[in-house]
Amino acid sequence: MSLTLYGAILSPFVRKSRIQLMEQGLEYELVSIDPFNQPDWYADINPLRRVPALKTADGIFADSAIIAQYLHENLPGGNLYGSTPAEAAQVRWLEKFADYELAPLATFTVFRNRLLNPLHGKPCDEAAVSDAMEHGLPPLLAYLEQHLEGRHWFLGEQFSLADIAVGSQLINMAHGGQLIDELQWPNLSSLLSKLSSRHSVSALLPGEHQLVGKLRELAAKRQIH
Ligand SMILES: N[C@@H](CCC(=O)N[C@@H](CS)C(=O)NCC(=O)O)C(=O)O
Repeated sequence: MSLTLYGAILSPFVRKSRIQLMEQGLEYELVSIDPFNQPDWYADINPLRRVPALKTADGIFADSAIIAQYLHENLPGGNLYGSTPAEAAQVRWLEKFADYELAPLATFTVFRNRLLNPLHGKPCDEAAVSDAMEHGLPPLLAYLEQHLEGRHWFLGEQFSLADIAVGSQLINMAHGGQLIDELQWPNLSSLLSKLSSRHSVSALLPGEHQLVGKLRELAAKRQIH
């Protein structure tokens, strides 16, 4: 089946879909959409104008969680939802936790302020970043840290979409200059390094790092002139 993914490579939600597509061994075409400067036609793909969206022979689906479920239920490849209904529910809970609790702080506060705001000529709100790092994120990270205790991945031995969803947010935090402190969060830090060395992720990261470097240079030039 021909698959087209619409999105920007630094979006954690687009990264989720890309990692899943790669984990399932599915070929796809990536059509680049800048979420902040979208072509008018993108409203026909996703009326909410967010990335990612996936075009398939069955229709167009938006939202990384909906895409994840569609890919899991309709296309071949690895099982990213565990082996039992309880494990699948656990994966969906952690995915929601990542997408709706971690994302507002890790991506929409740290990453956006540090990398995107300067690029768009807006100031970086360091107070908001510090508040996220000191107050907002620690209880969320502590919950995930304790969940990983004694486990290789969130489900134990089985890699799942929960690892992808949480790891994707941590990668955006790192792009925003905030690495997970390995002394404070050893389980999360180890999860991130295991995730980063999987082929589905290591194949994507060099392109992302290159773009982050370019965006930082551009932002620095904009601040000088
Ligand atoms: N819950 C959505 C979130 C998607 C999302 O917020 N994407 C951001 C980029 S990281 C976006 O497209 N923002 C543009 C906008 O909100 O106008 C998902 O999982 O796909």
